[in-house]
Amino acid sequence: MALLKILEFPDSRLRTKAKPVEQVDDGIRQIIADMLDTMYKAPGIGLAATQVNIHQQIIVIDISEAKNKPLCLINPILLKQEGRQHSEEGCLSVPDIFEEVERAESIMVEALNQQGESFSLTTDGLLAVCIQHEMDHLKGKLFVDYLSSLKRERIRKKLKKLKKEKSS
Ligand code: GNR
Ligand code: NI
Repeated sequence: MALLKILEFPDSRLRTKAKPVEQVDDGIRQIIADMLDTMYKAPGIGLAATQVNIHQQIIVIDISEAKNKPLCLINPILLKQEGRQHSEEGCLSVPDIFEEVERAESIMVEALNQQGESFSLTTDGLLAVCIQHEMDHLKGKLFVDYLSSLKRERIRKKLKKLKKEKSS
């Protein structure tokens, strides 16, 4: 069990674009195991490698109540998106902030699993939101980027204040 440090907005490393994984080997499987530990501990329903300062295209997700259905997507590609949905999003890299974001309602993605096998997934609702949120991280994008610059600036100041309070 290894817990990784989660980067927080406005850390510029969160803006790094992740590179595709070339070979799904034991090193990658170790990163996935550590990311799952980190996600469950946080707790969160998803985590992108970018958030733990690993700039490879790796995502872990578990939206199950019992936290026993881990899903891993390596080198994900969005094949289809349809419709619109609005929901409150949060992010482990933007702690304690929740704001409404618009996303596609249903998506089809293709990715590799932890065995390096290709699979495709068609889904909607929360899982679709989560996959889109995580795929944004791999591109260096955060959910606060969909908000007005005024709101984003307020969030930045609030997080700065919270951090100062915690350290004193
Ligand atoms: O734990 C998380 N919850 C969440 C809620 C609504 C929409 C997206 C998410 S993902 C987030 C974990 C996280 O920051 N993943 O990148
Ligand atoms: Ni996030």
